[in-house]
Amino acid sequence: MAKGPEIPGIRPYTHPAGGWDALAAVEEALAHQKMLLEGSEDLLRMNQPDGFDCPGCAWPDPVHTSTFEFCENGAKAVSWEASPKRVTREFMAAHTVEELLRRSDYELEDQGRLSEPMAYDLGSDRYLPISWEEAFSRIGAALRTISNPDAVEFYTSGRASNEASFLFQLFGRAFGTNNFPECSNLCHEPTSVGLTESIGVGKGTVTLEDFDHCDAIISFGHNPGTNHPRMMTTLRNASRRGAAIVALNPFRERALERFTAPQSPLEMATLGSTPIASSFLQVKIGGDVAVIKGMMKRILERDALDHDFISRMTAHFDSLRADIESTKWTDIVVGSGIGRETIEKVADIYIGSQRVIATYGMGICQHSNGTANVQQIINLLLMRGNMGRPGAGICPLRGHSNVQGNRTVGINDRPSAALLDGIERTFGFRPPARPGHRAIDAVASILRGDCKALICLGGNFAVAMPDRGRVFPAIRQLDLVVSLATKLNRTHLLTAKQSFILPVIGRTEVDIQTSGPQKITVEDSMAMVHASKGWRPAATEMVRSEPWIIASMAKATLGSRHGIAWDEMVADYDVIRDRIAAVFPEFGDYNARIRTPGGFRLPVPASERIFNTPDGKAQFVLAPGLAEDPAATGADTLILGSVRSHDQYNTTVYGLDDRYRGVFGRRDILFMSTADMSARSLAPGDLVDVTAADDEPNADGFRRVVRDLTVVPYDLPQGSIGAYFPECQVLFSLPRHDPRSGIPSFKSVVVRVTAAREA
Ligand SMILES: Nc1nc2c(c(=O)[nH]1)N[C@H]1C(S)=C(S)[C@@H](COP(=O)(O)OP(=O)(O)OC[C@H]3O[C@@H](n4cnc5c(=O)[nH]c(N)nc54)[C@H](O)[C@@H]3O)O[C@H]1N2
Ligand SMILES: Nc1nc2c(c(=O)[nH]1)N[C@H]1C(S)=C(S)[C@@H](COP(=O)(O)OP(=O)(O)OC[C@H]3O[C@@H](n4cnc5c(=O)[nH]c(N)nc54)[C@H](O)[C@@H]3O)O[C@H]1N2
Ligand SMILES: [Mo]
Repeated sequence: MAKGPEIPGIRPYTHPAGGWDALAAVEEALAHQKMLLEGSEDLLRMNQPDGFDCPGCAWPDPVHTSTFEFCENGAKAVSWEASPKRVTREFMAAHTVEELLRRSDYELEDQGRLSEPMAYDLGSDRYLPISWEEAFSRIGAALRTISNPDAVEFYTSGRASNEASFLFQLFGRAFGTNNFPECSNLCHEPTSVGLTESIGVGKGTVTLEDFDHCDAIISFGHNPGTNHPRMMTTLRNASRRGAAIVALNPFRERALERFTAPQSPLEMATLGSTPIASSFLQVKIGGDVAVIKGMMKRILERDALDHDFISRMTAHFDSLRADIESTKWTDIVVGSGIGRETIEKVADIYIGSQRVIATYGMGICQHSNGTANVQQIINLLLMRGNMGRPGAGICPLRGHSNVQGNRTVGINDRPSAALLDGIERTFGFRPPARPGHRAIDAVASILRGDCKALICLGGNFAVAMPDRGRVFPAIRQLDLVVSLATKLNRTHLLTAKQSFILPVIGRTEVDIQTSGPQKITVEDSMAMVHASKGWRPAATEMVRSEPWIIASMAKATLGSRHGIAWDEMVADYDVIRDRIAAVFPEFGDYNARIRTPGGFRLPVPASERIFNTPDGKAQFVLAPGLAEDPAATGADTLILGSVRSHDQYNTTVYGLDDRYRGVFGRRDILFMSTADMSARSLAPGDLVDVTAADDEPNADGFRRVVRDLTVVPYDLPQGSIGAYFPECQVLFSLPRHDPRSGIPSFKSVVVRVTAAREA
């Protein structure tokens, strides 16, 4: 925590997470969007059986209750979407794109909702209104001139519904490609890859009920008070029941320490709070494998294995044993930054608990060994049979509210034979089988100049990706960029030969098609599929639903190719869902099953100890060594992890505070331990430049350097520093990713920190 008052905007925050400050923050968010009265009514409909699914995160809702779950950041997500502010044609006519590009990400989105379709006009350097018909006809014509279907990228951001995602992949596949880069390639791809190899399914195995039965929770690298706030109710209940909660995180995130439930009248009235983590390990960035191997070593030393489970249901335990036995404690301690006794104590808590859940987020995934990280957590669980029984299992904290569902309904660059068969059976054509592009492959294709067109179903492609210094100019070389969006962002302003902004209706709004108001469906982190229905009037008369826009683009591009009945599906989303069920048998009776409150759970075989791996067993998969990046231990280098503030949603910045970390009104800071500061003779508040250590000066005209960050002393392990994403995005390069999953290592880049302007 910051020491003194001398840095403007830096004030230690001493309260628990949640509490009255969270209520005040909601009020402020609503006031900022000028929707105080109306807004509070909207929030009451969030995550209710007949309401809408909160677009904030993918944490599930209790199925059998309909109590309103207060969530500060859910409220921000909703008020941001429901804002009465509008990007009007007058606004767009008044500013050139060049002028708009000078605005911050925050200012761009804060203009409000996009209100009508727009096309870029090169002559005036402005976006001008265009009719929907004209937009589709130009988009269709542009796509038809591209002879190689793999020169088009179909990007999905995880807010899109199952219905929109399904139509989008159908469009892409009918067009002839499997290029489906997706935001989950930037977030939980190590989960999809690692869990599939280890336990035969790329999804978490626990349900919300399991949290009522576990004796211990081990939380690796996620910040629930900010990113999954409804999880705080679950963690609080577990803590109050006496379950042990062990947190591993370089940052002492406040919500992992103490939480005041805004729904608890007693805690609110007495200013009380509930402790969350019973043990907190401030692991070095990238040090998780070392801690896990230390814990596994202790389990072996105490012979605390579930021998029966291991021998009957798992494979390759002997190689894991050999690996762990040959790992030295001294290396574990150096690799993790945590003392042996502490690791042993935490391992003993684990051993003493009958039922254990491991939860994890970006602190585990966004590393160049992200898949190995995930698989070591699985190994730890498998050693004691903590898989597929009540109160035990693995719980990845997904990102966007439907990022898991997107993948389930076919947004997948590597289609399985079953998916191809399903599409052929249902739509009468065989889509291509050759692998398409994940996010980093799409970026590489854009950089090589192979890509001609980028179609974005939501998101902020250019800003979310690594290598922005190269990506920004490369996007401007494309023939076509189409963005389906709610709000204006920087990707829209990187205009190509032809660029279109197509405004969509949001999750909270009524979607009326010819058969009447429609619902959409989403899948949460725990494989529960349920319906969501908006009720607010659409933002303007001109905005349209994502399924309608996708189908219209498909028709304009494909004509009658493959005879797909686009209109029939868009007229009534029940028909889309019937088609989904026809392609994916696990969605059988889809329309009936979403009518039950809470929806239904898709099968997760590993949660019943059915492991769909080649030999039918859960696999112990080795991760040789300990260090993520053995080359990165130079004396003058540090490891920087990019973090989200409390007031942002990915590239959407709602405000400039990061309350729990004691930062107010600014984002241009670098969190650093006092030890690292004194090693560099830096004082609190000094201005520094941060340069990627693998930067090759002048190689192609740009440097990976972020200038003029203010150093804020912070309780962090020595060698680990932090800065905000997307401000520090320029530091991340395409080659630095996990080779197995392709995830960029956004939580770990090797940097040098120097006094400003020395670099
Ligand atoms: N309000 C809000 N909600 C969100 C989002 C948002 O931006 N705002 N984003 C959504 C999305 S898309 C996602 S993917 C999720 C992200 O949710 P989280 O997974 O919580 O994401 P981050 O905040 O990026 O990072 C999580 C934590 O990782 C820690 N960390 C960094 N490096 C390491 C490491 O090496 N080891 C360990 N153990 N920890 C480390 C950081 O200190 C931080 O506390 O949240 C979703 N929900
Ligand atoms: N350095 C660094 N980079 C990262 C990360 C990190 O931790 N560090 N995290 C990564 C992660 S986990 C993710 S998921 C990605 C996020 O990458 P994306 O998903 O591409 O980005 P978002 O910021 O979530 O997208 C915001 C935009 O989505 C649009 N939008 C919002 N709601 C809707 C809707 O309902 N429909 C449509 N069509 N559009 C909508 C708005 O126009 C808004 O501007 O970023 C990744 N990049
Ligand atoms: Mo994410």
